[in-house]
Formats: sequence, structure tokens, C-alpha cells
Amino acid sequence: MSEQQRPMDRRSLLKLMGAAGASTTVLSACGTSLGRTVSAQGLTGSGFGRQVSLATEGPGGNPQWKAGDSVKFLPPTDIPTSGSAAEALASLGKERLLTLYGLMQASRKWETTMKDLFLGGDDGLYGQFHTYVGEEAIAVGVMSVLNDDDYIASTHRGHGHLIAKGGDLNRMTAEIFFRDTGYNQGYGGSMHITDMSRGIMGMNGIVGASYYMAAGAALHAMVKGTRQVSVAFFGDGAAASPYYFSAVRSCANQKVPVIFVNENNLQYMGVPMALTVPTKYVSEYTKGLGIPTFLVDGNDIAAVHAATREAVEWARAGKGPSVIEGITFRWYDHAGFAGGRPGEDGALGLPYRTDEEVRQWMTRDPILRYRTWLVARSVATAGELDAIDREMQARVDASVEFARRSPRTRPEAGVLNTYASGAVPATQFFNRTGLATPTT
Ligand SMILES: Cc1ncc(C[n+]2csc(CCOP(=O)(O)OP(=O)(O)O)c2C)c(N)n1
Repeated sequence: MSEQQRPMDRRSLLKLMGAAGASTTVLSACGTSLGRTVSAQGLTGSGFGRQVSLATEGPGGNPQWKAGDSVKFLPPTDIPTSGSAAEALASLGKERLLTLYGLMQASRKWETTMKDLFLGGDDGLYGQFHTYVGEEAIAVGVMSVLNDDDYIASTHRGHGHLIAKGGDLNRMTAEIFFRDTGYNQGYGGSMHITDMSRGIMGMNGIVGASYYMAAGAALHAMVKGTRQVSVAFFGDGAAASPYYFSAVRSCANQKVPVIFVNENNLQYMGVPMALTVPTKYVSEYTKGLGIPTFLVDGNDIAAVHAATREAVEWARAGKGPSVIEGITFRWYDHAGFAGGRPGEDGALGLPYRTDEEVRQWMTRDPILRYRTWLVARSVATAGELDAIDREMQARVDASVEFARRSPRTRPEAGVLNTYASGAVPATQFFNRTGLATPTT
């Protein structure tokens, strides 16, 4: 029997399969980088249906990506880029349009104020804090379509989602200040703020957890026939979770009313999205599922609003999930305030992006763009908008005073929500520790 004909023993076969598996993985990983060119047309053209076209064919799967390259994907400045998106937004009427402007400003001013307080040091603030500054058009654009009783599942970068959905600034600030009046009585900090009275299922330190939280709530609504929808926010990095595709596929299969909103800020902690996403855009991952997919300029509230409107109509009509990808950019570091200064916007001097790139994105400020649009369309005067700016800053300042005046968190509050209320383990815990049983 020749060497080639001899049956392979199990150990050798497994070894070979392992090697083959490994090399397939390596090859497929390199496939996007080693000369597999993907036609831009198929990705940004009719395949995606309705969208705002971006400057180039897309950042993902680009091994040549260098710090600074994100400027190639700057969204156009002259919003609205598409007439119909602008008309959809304008149809909301002045009062609502100004409320949306106020929400964007509240989010920006709340986070900027917190940044100054963290850096100032006088309030002794510490802990993880992921800013959403620069991405506000996505949260407010999505929420401009949702009803109060629709659900959202947020991320670690979720302050903007909470504020846009009607979260309470006083309770948010008190939570950051570790006060008893905070959303989690000072024990949750930035990443666990939850407000079920507004359908806010919580910020979340677990990257990729939003998919199933949103799906669960949506399934509940579907079974009860309430026509509520559920939104799962997630980043470009979170799309790498194996649960992502699985969740979208399952929702598509069962027509569960979830809108998967990808906030593609082109940065995955300190790694460019171009190196972690094998396709040109995140929204391509689920293209084969035949669900509506929208690739939009995430700094354009009109584009986000228009896409969400269609997605929500689709979901409420019982047709199931959809995906919206908004291209945007965060102004600060992944977490904390490295490179930031009190009283100044943006974090500079970070190793994974250039200062010029940050400055360029800051000129595409989604709030400034919306403001320019409101004035250009004569929805409001600059004076009216200035007044809203002042009002939002006053609300934020009042929330800081509220937090400073509030009592500090109590030790026994630390175990609240750890055990089901009234359950035996909680009683045992308090008996054993001698701590007073919490009343709330
Ligand atoms: C399950 C899990 N894995 C890893 C982490 C660590 N982690 C925190 S944020 C983050 C990056 C998330 O990036 P992306 O989803 O793009 O969101 P962005 O920070 O850009 O908004 C990672 C890996 C985590 N918190 N949870």
C-alpha cells in the first residue's frame, strides 16, 4: 500500500483538520485584506436601498488604514443631503423640532459638564465614563420616532440614549456623584442607569448585550400584540460579537420588531474599525437576511430620523427587524478624558487617531449642523436656539446642585437589586450582616 493510499489514523486526521481549519481562518481573515476588492457600487448602491452616500466606498476591511483616514468618510456638511429625509424631519413641526434640538444640547452639555467636573477633581468623581459627544444625532434621531412606551437597550456609551428617551438629569447626575438619589442609589455608576418608566432597559457594560435585551422586550410586545418596538444600540466593535448575527437572524426568522442601530464611530476602543470589520460596512453582515438595511450619515439627524421612521413602520406592521448603520465619530477617548481639557471640546494627542482628524470631525458637529438647518429653514432664529442652549445648561447645572445636596449612598443600598426583593436570600443576607434592611 502506498503512502498516499494508507488510511489516515484519527490523530493525524484531527491534526490535519486543525491545520486546515486554522489556515482557512487565516486565509479568510486575509481575504479582505489581500487584494479582494469589493465593488463600491454593490455596497453603497441600490443593494442598500435608501441611504446617504458617503465620500468613499467604506472603511472596513482596509489593512492599509492609517490613523487619520477617517476623514475620508466625513459626511457632507450641507444637510439635509436628501430632500425626502429633510421633509420627513420638517413634518414634525416647530415645537417638536426644537424639543429635539434641546435634547441634543442637553446630552452635549451634560456630558461636557461631567467631563469638566471629572477633570476639575473637586467633586471627587471617579469610575468609568464613556462619552457620547459627537454622536448625538443618532440617539435623538432614533428617539424622534419612538413612542414613550417603546423600548431601548443601550450600551456602555449610553448617556445620550437615556437623555434622548427622557431620562432624568437629576437622577443621572446623582448616580455619577454616588448619591442616594441616583438612578441606582449611587451603586451603579454610569454604566447601569436604567429607567423602565421610559422603556429604558439600561446602559450596559457588557458589549453586545443589547441584542437579546431588545429582542426579549420586542418578543414580549409581539406576543401581547401591543405594537411596541424595541431598539438595540451597538457599536462597530460590538458587531463582532457572535451573538449579533444570531440575534438578527432569529428576529428575522420570527419577525420580531427590533431595530438594530449600529453607531459606527469608526473606532473600536483604540483600534480603527477598518481593521476589525471585514466588510466595508457593518450593515453588510446581515445583508443576506433580506431585511431593510439603512446606511446613513449618522451626524445628520434628518437622515437618522427618516431611516428610523421606515424601520419603525416596518416593525409595527409586523414585518420584523431592520438594521440602521450611522457613520459618526466620538470626540473623546474611548473611556475617561485622556487628552481632554476643562472648558475645551475634544480629546487631542491620542495615539490611535490624529488631532487633525478629530478637528475635522468636530467641524461636522451634528448639533451645529442641525442648528444651521433650523435657522436656514426659518424654523427658529439664532436667538431662540441660544435660549434653548442656556436653558439646557441651566438644567444640567441644577442637576449638579441637586446631586451635591443629596445624601451619599448607603452601604446597604449596595445589595439592593442583587437579590429579588422579598426573596429569602436577601433577608438572610441582612440578618447575617446586621445591616438595616433597605426600605426601597
Ligand atoms: C462582552 C464584553 N467584551 C469586551 C468588553 C470590553 N469592552 C468595553 S467597550 C469595548 C469596545 C466597544 O466598541 P464598540 O462596540 O465599537 O463601541 P464604542 O466604544 O465605539 O462606542 C470593549 C471591547 C466588554 N465590556 N464586554
